[in-house]
Amino acid sequence: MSALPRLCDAGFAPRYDRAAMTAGVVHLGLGAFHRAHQAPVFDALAAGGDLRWGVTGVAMRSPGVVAALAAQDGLYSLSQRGGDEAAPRVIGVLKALLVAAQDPEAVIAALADPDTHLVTLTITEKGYLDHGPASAAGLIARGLERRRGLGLAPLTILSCDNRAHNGAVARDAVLAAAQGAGIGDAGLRWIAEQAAFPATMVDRITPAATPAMIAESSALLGREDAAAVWTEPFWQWVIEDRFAAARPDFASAGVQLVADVAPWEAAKLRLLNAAHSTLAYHGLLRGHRFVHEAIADAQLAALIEQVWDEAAVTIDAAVVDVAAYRAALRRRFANPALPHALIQIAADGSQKLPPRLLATLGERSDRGLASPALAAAVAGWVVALGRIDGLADPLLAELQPIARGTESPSAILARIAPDFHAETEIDTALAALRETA
Ligand code: CS2
Repeated sequence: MSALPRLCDAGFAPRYDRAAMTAGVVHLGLGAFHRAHQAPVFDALAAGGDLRWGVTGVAMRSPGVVAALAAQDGLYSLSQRGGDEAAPRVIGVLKALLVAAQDPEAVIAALADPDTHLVTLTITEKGYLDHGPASAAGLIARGLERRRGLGLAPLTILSCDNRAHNGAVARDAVLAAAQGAGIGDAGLRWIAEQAAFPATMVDRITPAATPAMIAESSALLGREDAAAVWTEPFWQWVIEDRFAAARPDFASAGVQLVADVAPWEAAKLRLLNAAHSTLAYHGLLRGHRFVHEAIADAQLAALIEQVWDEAAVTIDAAVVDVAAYRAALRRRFANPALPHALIQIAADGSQKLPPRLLATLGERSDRGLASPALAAAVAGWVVALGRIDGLADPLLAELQPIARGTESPSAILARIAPDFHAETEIDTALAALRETA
């Protein structure tokens, strides 16, 4: 089969002038999520005639995705699965492709390009822990410092990762990296005062692409697409309305611009992501492989409803209709057309649990409320650490003793969620789960 650029011959090509498009965006973290979530927005803007928002796509480490996309001239197809199926849509916004670990200077140059106005980040929760010169934060710090030296406008940095207060987290990481890189006071002040780090809430369930997905998309296209992505029909992006300089007409592409993202962020993390993590650990322990299988297990479905009942009281009902949100999640999780592997969601629990489960537990315990379902969810993580092979985590070495059951998880919970103080509830849930699971 011929590769994707030939789609132009077949009439699938994006209907805008890719050659005339400039790269107004540098995106760090070129995984499936970016290709399913932010890239279609820039694609819609280009289709609407604004060609300033092409993307320089940067993979932090892995050259594989960049090689696959480069062989296709940056084109790839995005397929919506479940509900309103549509033909794969070819996205053409990736103008340039880089691997940060191989060519950090090229990334800094892209960040310091006069055409660049926005940086979007999907570097996962743990991506903000690293403040070294080659990290995302390090590259952004050096890019901003170069812009200042060149007399260019600052940038808006949009974190699109599932961290609480992701804008502030990104800002802290960039400032720490700038300090580590020896950037002086004037440069630090310029970053702190001129660059913008709005909070954002991103949502679209997008599993890592599998060979089967790639084969099926390629067959539908009649052309090989080694970078094909499958995603769900649902899509949401809420951005705090605070930009440093030029910005696209995001609202025209369906993005919600709001004064305060916090209520959206809480609903997303504490309802969707909390349920995902609960299903991942308990589902794997009960022998399931995919989200749609786990949610069809009556025992797990009941646990998820209890997790949602417990989380609901911490969500601002004036902004988010929790009942409607829950109803939508039940449908989205049950989607059989989009196999979403539990083992992928189960990765990096030490980074994911604090905003998804531990913050809610802490808030409830402050109000004198017990949280048996949330505690059971956390206990699922601890038991899964000991029983499920292949769970990735940046703190894996420290987690070994609790995985083996030789240590209570209290110390690690206190470390990953300093405000957390519901250890007794976790110990009780853990003892109960160890007896039954
Ligand atoms: C998932 C998320 O992998 C995970 O941890 O919970 O990636 C989830 O699919 C997205 O946040 C949905 O928007």
